Amino acid sequence: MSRIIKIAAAQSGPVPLSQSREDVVERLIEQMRSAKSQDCDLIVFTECVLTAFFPHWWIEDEDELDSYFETQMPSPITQPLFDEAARLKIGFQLGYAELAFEDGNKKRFNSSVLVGDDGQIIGKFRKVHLPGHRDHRPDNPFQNLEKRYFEFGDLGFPTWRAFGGVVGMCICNGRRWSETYRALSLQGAELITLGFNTPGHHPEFPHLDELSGFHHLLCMQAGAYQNGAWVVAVSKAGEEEGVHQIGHTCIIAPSGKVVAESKTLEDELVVHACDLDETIPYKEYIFNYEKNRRIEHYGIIASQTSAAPPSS
Ligand code: CDV
Repeated sequence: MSRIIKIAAAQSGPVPLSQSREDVVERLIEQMRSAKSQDCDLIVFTECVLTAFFPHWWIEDEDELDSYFETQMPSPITQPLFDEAARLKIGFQLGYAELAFEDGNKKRFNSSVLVGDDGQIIGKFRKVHLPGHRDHRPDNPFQNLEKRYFEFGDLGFPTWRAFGGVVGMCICNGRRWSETYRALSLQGAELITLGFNTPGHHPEFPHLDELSGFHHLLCMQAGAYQNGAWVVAVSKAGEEEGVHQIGHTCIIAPSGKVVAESKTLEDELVVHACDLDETIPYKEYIFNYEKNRRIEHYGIIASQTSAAPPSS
C-alpha cells in the first residue's frame, strides 16, 4: 500500500460578514474540485472556515453569537461538501464553531472534523489552547475573545488511522505549544493538520508584529522535526473586516523543512505529495522514544533544573 498522501492545504482569503454560509461552502467545493483535479487524497480547510473569524468582535447578543455556530455536522448547509467529497473520493478536514448540547448544557467549542473519502466523519478535535481574553477591550483595534466564546476542548489530542497513516489534528494556537506535537506523536501521529486565524498585529505587544511569520514557522518546523511528523498548516489570510491576517499556509516535512508555501492572501491551494515513510529516520533513529529516552529520569532532571544555580 502506498505511503504517499497528496495533500492540498486550502488557504481561505477573507470571509466578509455579508457572505452566506452557502456561498462559503461553494468556495470550499471549488477548492475541493481543484484539489481533486491535482490528484489530492486530502484537502485541509482552515479554522472556523465557514464564517468571518467572529472572536475578533465583541458580541453581546446571544442569538447573534449563536448564528456563527454549527449545531450539526454535517448540516443541510454543509452536506453538499460531504456529498462532493464522497463523489470525488477525497478526504477533508473542516474547522468550524461547534454549538453542542451536552448533559443539558449548551457548550461552544472551536472544533474540526476529519472526513474520509467516503464522506463519513473519522474523528473530531476540539481546540485545547484558547488564546485571548474574556473582557471587552474597546481601545484595541480588534478583540481576541476565544476565551469568552469557547470552552477549552475536552477530547484530548486523539489520533486516527486514516489515509494509509496515523493522523492527528490541532487548531491554530495549539501549534505554538510543544506538548501538542508530543501528545499526538506519542500516539503515533505521522501527519498533523491544522487551520489558523493569526492576525499580523498584537494590540498589546506590537513589537511582536514583525516576528509573526517567523514564530508561526519556528514552532511548526521544530514540532515537525522533534516529533517526526508532517505538519500541514492552513491560514485564513488577508484583510477580513479590518483585521489583517497572515498567510503562510504551508506544508512542513518531518525534516523540519518547509516544502510548500502560499504566495497570496487569497483562496489558494498549496499542494504536496507527503511520503509518510519520510517520518521513519526521525521516529526510529533521532527521536526513537523507546530506545533513546528514559522518562523515569525526567523527575531527576526537573529537580536539578528547579534547584538554585551553583554559587560559583
Ligand atoms: N486563532 C488563534 O488561535 N490565534 C492566535 C493568535 C490570537 C495569537 C494564534 O496563536 O495564532
